[in-house]
Amino acid sequence: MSINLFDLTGKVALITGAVHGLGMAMAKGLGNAGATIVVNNNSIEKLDEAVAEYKAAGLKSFGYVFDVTDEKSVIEAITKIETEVGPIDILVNNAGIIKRTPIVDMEVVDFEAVIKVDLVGPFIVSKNVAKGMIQRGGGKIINICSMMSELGRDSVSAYAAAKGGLKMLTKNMATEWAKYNIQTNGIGPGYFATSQTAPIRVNGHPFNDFIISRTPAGRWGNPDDLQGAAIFLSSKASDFVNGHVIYVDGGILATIGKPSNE
Ligand code: GCO
Ligand code: CA
Repeated sequence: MSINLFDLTGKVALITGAVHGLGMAMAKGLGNAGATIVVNNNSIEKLDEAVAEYKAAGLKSFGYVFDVTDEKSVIEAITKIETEVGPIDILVNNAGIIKRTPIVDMEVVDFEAVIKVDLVGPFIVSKNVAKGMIQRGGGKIINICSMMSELGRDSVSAYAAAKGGLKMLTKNMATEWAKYNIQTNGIGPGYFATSQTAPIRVNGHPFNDFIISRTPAGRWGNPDDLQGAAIFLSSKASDFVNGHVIYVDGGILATIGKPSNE
């Protein structure tokens, strides 16, 4: 008999906002490891397309329309999901937005909008999913952090504040919930080739060469590079791992970098 520590068969995973990009890649990873995938989005059209894509890939998947920043709809959706699909074993707080504006030009409402989706959203969804996990005796929560949980960058102040906050929220969730057998951890993606980074990556944008030279692995991440960390933190293999952020970054945080002419 062999035991597969990474097997997610029979588990229900809610991955917020997993209708494209990194969220979708991680959700497919969890699905391929055996989990049933539940995704949400604000609009039904994108959600239907995403669920169709998961199904075409042979994965069991369900979509629910709700906004992670609206606690009333989050509570209603969790009740529906747990009745219709099953108790949520794994929560991945992936939904997020970014606004690139220098601080002096940024409107307060825009700063607040980013904090609301990227930091308050994970608080609201985790709070309400964890209540059930506590009753059932355990679960897995993964907060999607960022390089900006550790580093600043021109024009992304609200995003960096939110993602830095999300790293600390991860530690606080681990502090409060580890005793209930809930493992809360984060994944911090480095720079990945997605639609979010397209504006700073394509059409000869200077940031493209900068990132390639700043990344010891010498390339942008491919969304599938995140699957291993997502499966690990969702599975029995991480049952005594609490409050960490795994940076999947090709080594960016390991190094100060080097002059561009070397
Ligand atoms: C930016 C931000 C993000 C990063 C990502 C890194 O420059 O716009 O740095 O878009 O891609 O979050 O982890
Ligand atoms: Ca189950």
